[in-house]
Amino acid sequence: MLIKRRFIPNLLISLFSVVAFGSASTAWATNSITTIGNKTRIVAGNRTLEVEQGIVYEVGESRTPIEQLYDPNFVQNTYTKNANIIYRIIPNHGNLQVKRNFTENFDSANTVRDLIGADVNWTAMTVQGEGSPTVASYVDLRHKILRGQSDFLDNRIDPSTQRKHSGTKSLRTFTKATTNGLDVNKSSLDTELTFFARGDDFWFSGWFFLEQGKPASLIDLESAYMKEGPGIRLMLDDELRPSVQLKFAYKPAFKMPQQTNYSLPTGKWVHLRLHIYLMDSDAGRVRLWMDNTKLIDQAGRTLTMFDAVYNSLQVGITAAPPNMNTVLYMDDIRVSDSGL
Ligand SMILES: [Ca+2]
Repeated sequence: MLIKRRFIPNLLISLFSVVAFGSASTAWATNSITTIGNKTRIVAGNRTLEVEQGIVYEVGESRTPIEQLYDPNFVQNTYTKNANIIYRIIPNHGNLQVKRNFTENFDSANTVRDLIGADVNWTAMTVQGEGSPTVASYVDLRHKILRGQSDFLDNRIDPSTQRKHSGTKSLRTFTKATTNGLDVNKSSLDTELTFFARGDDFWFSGWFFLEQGKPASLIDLESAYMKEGPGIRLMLDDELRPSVQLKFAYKPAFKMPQQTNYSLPTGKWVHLRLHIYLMDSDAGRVRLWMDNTKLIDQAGRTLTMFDAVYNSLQVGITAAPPNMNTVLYMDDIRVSDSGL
């Protein structure tokens, strides 16, 4: 039976790569991100920047605006609260309750189209690859796939009976090797009905089966209304060792202790559980467990800016190298604001 789904228009798309300012992380002891009143001050290397009301200022002998990072009225204009429930206002559509608690087992989906829409768990997908290398091209491809006007070009997201952690299906995500100068490969399932802010607990639990390749990040929680989508993400290094990174400014990282050296194994189901307490100071905290072994437990800043809302969650191959195939299955995804 063909079910016509209501698609959510005009949700923002985030980009990969670095934040608008700041480059790769440095080990300089002076690096810091500090909330000062209604400003966020960033010291990165020899630069001092401040963000206030969405504007980034370079601070030196004078204070010079250098760019607009986000619309300071976005949150106020996009969300409404009723009886402590937060709703996202979707123009020409209505209000949709944000999703801070949900479970996804992929069992009833026949195609990715069954997973995306106003009445299911996800609102979008990001399939960036050789055939859709730019934001405009992957947004266009997404629309065509969701309308049934196109199949995937190279990278794919498919419910699959090949592997499952539970039930009958999991979700297979695939990115294809290319030598065509692509910056990053992506095949992720996304929701922009997420809403996590200062003082909130973000809990994530999911089963992953890495069949092939080296995904660079698996879970990406970010502010999609800001340029380049700053936020916090679960990353894997070249040897598939996990870390969590605040994707902002000098990119502070949450890592395994020196004596701990775990990698995500290939060829088996692995359970990842993540807790992030969101705070714009060192009172934030990140904990990561793999198969119930706690790998990371570190305090630190977990929120980019004091008033930031992480309104987008991407899961799957949220980044992978362009020069190799990556095949990642996932199943039994759970998100919660109160514990998992
Ligand atoms: Ca399943």
